[in-house]
Amino acid sequence: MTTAQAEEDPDVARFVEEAEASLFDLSAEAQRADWVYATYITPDTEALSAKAYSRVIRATVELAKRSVPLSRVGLSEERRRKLLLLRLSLPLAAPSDPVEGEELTQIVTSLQGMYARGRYAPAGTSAALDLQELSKILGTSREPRELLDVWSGWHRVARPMRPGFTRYVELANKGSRELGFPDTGAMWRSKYDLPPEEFGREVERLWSQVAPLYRSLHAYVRRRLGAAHGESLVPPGGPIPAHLLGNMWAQSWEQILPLLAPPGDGPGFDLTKILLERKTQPLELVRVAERFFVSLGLAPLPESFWERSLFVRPRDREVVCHASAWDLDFVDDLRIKMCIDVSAEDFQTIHHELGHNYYQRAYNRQPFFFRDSAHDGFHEAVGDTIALSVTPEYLRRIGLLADVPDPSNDIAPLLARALEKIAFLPFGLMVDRWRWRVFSGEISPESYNRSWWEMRREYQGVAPSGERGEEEFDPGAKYHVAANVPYMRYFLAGILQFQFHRALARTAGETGPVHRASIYGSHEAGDRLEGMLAMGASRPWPDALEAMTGERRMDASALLEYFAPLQRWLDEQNRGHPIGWTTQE
Ligand code: X8Z
Ligand code: ZN
Repeated sequence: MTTAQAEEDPDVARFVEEAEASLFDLSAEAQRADWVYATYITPDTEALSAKAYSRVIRATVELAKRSVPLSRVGLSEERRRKLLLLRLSLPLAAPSDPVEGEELTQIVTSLQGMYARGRYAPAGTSAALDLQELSKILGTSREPRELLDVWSGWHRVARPMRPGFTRYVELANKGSRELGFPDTGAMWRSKYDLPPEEFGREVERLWSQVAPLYRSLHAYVRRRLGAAHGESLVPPGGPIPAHLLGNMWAQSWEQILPLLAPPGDGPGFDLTKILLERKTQPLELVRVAERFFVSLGLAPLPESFWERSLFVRPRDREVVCHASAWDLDFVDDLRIKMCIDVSAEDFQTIHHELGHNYYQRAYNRQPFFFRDSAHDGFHEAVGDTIALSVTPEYLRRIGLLADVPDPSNDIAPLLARALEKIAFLPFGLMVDRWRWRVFSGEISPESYNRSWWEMRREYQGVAPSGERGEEEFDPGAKYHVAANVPYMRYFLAGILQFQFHRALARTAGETGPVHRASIYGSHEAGDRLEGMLAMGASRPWPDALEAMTGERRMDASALLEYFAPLQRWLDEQNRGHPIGWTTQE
């Protein structure tokens, strides 16, 4: 290291330092503008945020271009990695033409605003409901006609996004090409310390590990839904209608648990109901989640977190309600922005968001270019890993649950977990497989919607009720598509969190089945976790994975171990019944 540094060209060293300093400033400014926009949407905050974002992008693209010849000179490992990360840091590259650059950031900002302002008044009513209210109906109504109305109503919101999205694909690709990538999808795939094709194969390998479990769950759920709604609506060998799974995107199915659990095998407890009965306030849920992290030996969140976060939907202004975690100064101005609804689902999401905040703070002593996760799937996995320790036994320990369900009956809680985690995986996979094909030009605007539904049917085994023609733009009804957030990270996190959980549970001395383990209160697990978090992006991700788990590959065996009792139970339930679905009409 030292000898390599001694040989280094001082101009290159200066370039890296200056690039880091100037992007630090511009990014902090853009984050503040974005925070103000996302918590107070107006045409003015939209324009200011778009402008600040376009300045960061322009500066990054310019520096990345200038860095190309520099990475050839004898560089230290650290500087070489910084130059690599500089080139990969953007989820959006803009063309260097300033007019096009601003057009692109303006489009991206405004699509996000269109999504946030989306409303629909259900049939026979006059009150226009937001996504959260519509989602609540979708999760609790058992009336197919009402479900379809609410589902279709939300999807209308995305129709007007199509022209903007089409132009965004063109301009983003132009920017990515200027940086030397074939297209934006290829740029996104380059962020994993692997050749992009190899990354694609890794994803496929992980999917093939978990796909059989998904198909078993799908078959079981389809049969129970057929019993609830009739087989004319949910035919045995076909895909499941997308509006019947309790979630706007059919990405997690825990809301329909009451329709699924076999008699006498109920979930044992309903956390949402308990929280509501106790009149738990949104802020208290955040406190409980924070206490989990503190029990691991991590520091409490700073006072400013409590003063500056947005925890509930304000009544008097438009905000981006999709949950997110922020670190405005890249040190400790940590915040979440979330419209908390007192429910088990949001309790889970709060852990998810705090996972981001704890990661951000843990790497805050790294140089700026390394203040990021090992890869983006790591960032998404941390809070979910903690939430896997939110077991019935843990809830009893913190006084939220009076009686722990009989541990001999693990199937119901495992089924509930699977509806959340296993149901998610094919969705987590297909969103970016669709976008990768859009960016590469393989899917053209004339078939955006058709291809979207072909892929949802192929991967998730779900289908829309009725024709969804090209006058619709259903991908835009998902936040991350409208807001240009890459999505493969969630698929990776869906696998990684079980790998993390198993390793931390063992570190904590848990020797029983991994689905019953909780790391609550374990400083050993906390130290192990924090050690990995503090590495930030300073090393290729296999090093970070190894530091925490002793393994260098992403692997779904921990997930399969976690769900093994459920897999056996599903196999029994499905015996003699169809598994899988037709992929053609
Ligand atoms: O977007 C999120 C988080 C913020 S990073 C709330 N998630 C994905 C989604 O909502 O689609 C978490 C699970 C997947
Ligand atoms: Zn997240």
